[in-house]
Amino acid sequence: MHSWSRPVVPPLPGRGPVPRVFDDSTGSLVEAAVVDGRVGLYVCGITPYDATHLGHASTYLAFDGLQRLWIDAGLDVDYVQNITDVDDPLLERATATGVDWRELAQSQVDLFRTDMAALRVLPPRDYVAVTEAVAPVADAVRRLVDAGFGYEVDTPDARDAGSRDIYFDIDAAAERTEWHLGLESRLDAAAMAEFFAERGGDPDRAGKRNRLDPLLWRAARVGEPSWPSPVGEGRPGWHIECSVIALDSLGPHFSVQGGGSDLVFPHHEFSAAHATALTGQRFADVHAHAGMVAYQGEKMSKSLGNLVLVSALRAAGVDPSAVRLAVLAHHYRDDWEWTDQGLAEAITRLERWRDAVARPTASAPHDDEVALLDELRTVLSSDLDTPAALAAMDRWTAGGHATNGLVAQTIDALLGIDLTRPTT
Ligand code: 5CA
Ligand code: ZN
Repeated sequence: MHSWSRPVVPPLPGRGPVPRVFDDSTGSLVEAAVVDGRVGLYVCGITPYDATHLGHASTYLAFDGLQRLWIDAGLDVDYVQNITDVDDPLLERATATGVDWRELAQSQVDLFRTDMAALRVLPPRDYVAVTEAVAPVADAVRRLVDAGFGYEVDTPDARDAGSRDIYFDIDAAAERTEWHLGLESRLDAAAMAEFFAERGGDPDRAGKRNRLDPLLWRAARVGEPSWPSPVGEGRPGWHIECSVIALDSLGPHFSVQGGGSDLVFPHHEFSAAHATALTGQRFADVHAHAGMVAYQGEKMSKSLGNLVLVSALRAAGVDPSAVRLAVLAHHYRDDWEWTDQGLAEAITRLERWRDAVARPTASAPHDDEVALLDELRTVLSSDLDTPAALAAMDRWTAGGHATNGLVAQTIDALLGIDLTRPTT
């Protein structure tokens, strides 16, 4: 799939430090692995059955911030994102609304791209829909079955008599690979059982070897899309889609696997398990997760319907830079609630910042402009502390200094906010 237009990231004088991020698999702040000056980032993409909400935006803005710091540190970033364009909730929504599932996905992906471009989010190099990766996923499932990591389960409701769903044997993987249950998520058995059941798992499915074994391949059902493959006609399971897309685009071991904290378990735990069973290597070096955005007291989610859509804010005339600033006012790892007041504060702040950089220019960067750049580099490179960065810029703004443009470039490059006034 094509992604979206790339915003210009102005180069800044000097070089920032390599950022450290919180790694959920070790519980510590780390610099992700750099290989030959390159870093690889995979961030789990949308399931396109409803438009981009502030929760999605917040997660993608967090990893956009990480990329901007890597770029400022002189590194090249290979960024990959998937689109889960075949999945149960998408198919259910399409059936419920009488829309073809492909059209529903396409329309929501189009909207997502427009939202991301408006928010000045750096696009992925590879933007891969599951429907584009069915053959490599099926091949990976076949290899897992051949190696004894995948097994068939009786599927009485399969469309074709005798065809069967295929599951991943987590106990076999734990015995025979470097992966073990909890390697990435560090959760206890009770939390795993709860999240597995809540987040798409099927602990009570008859015939599974372990209640937590995840689905690798779903045999064709009547009325569902399916593809012929060496493992029978069907469609990919959820976790294997991200393993295969990441491995194909980034290789067996890459720097950061990212997404929202709702993906820590089972999704990222099992994507890593599948990948390690396929390659014999540790999957991502670092697992980083953004906190959940709530609205009206509950996690903002398509299934609950308590959504604030980026596209609706845009349609109401809200400057996307203000939306971005409202999100960046929160630390990316915190859970927080979207409010009208937070947006109003961001709009005021954006105005103040724009006024400040529009002051008469000076010929060379002032010491205080360089000091601000240094401060932003310091606070952002320590686990992306955007609230501290915003406070630093607020202080500079309140100081009433002249500027030769370095501050605007700093805010643009590191925070992705364009302080030139939009022409309306
Ligand atoms: N397609 C899968 C990932 S492979 C998926 O989770 N899709 S999604 O559309 O539900 O979410 C897209 C991204 O937004 C994921 O990284 C998810 O963790 C994140 N996300 C979803 N809801 C929220 C929320 N309320 N706050 C923050 N991030 C969220
Ligand atoms: Zn994913």
